[in-house]
This record gives sequence, C-alpha cells and structure tokens, in this order.
Amino acid sequence: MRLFIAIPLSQSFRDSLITVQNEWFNRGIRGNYSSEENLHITLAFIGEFPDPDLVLDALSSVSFSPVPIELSGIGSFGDLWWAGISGPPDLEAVSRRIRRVLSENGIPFDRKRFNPHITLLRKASAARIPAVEIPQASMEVESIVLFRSDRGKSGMIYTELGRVVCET
Ligand code: 2AM
Repeated sequence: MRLFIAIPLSQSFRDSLITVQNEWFNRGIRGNYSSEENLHITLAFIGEFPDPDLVLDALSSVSFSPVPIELSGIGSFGDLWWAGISGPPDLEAVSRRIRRVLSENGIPFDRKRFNPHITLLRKASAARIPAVEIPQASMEVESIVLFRSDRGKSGMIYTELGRVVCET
C-alpha cells in the first residue's frame, strides 16, 4: 500500500485555503483542486510499503511539543500550486526526527528536502498564479498521521491508519 506521514489541518486553516481555491476558480483557473478533506502537510512520503504497523511502531517513538504554524504565501512547482507554511524550524525538526526513526527501522521514504507546503491545485490551467488575498490562518500542530493513499474514481482517497499526538 502507498503510505505517507502528514499533518492534518484545523478547520479554520482549511477554510482559509478553500477561500484561496475559490478565488482562483472564480477567476477561471481550472485543474485538479485538492478536496477539503485531502488538505495536509506531508512530512515524509513512504510510497509502496507492505507493513503499516511497523511504521506506526516507529512513529510512536517520536515525541514532540505543539508546533505553531501560519499560512505564508503561495508558490508553485510547475503546474502544481501550493500554500506555504511559516514556523518551519520546529516543523523541520519534527520532520527530521520522523525521517530518522524511519531510517532506523529500515522503512524507505522519499529523501527530497523537506519543503513544507499544502497542495491546493494540480494541473493548473494557467501559467501564472493570480494575486489573491490570502486569509490569515494559524494553528497548533498537535498530531501527526500515517495515511494510506488510494486512487478513487474522482481523485485520491486518503485514509488515516493511526496517529501520534503531541505531549502536553
Ligand atoms: P505533493 O502534494 O507536493 O504532490 C501524497 O502523495 C503526499 O505525498 C502529497 O502531499 C505529495 O506531495 C507527497 N509526496 C512527497 N513526495 C512524493 C512522491 N515522490 N510521490 C508522490 N507524492 C509525494
């Protein structure tokens, strides 16, 4: 099964992101918009791996304090448009810790540099991102989730397999 580890987003954070997607849509930008329930920040992409319990065991050894994050700007990787996140030193440390326990347990993952973002739109129909106002959004990262990703009839379906919650 195809696995990845990600931060789920608060409702207010999602609301802000949906506002941005709606603005783009209203300006005629078409493509594959991420659905509200799929919005997330990936910390580590594992890909095909048969043993989610091993991943959950490894994850359970990661402890972290709540990490405050804010929405910060819009960017693109080619025709994939994303929202950026500020607060990265702490987030990056969490991502590093996760990647270390994956390595220690022999669990493969994509080693591309951590670049915290939330994919909003794939296959954007326009070359330029229109300047739209980005609503303020902030939240505390309090849990980290192992997701399974499956291709559904109308887009990807992400299913939570387990989570670790921050220390309070
Ligand atoms: P993306 O949104 O920038 O494509 C599930 O596919 C999640 O894992 C997405 O957030 C995706 O990022 C991320 N991801 C990271 N590396 C990936 C890879 N090599 N292949 C597919 N998804 C990857």
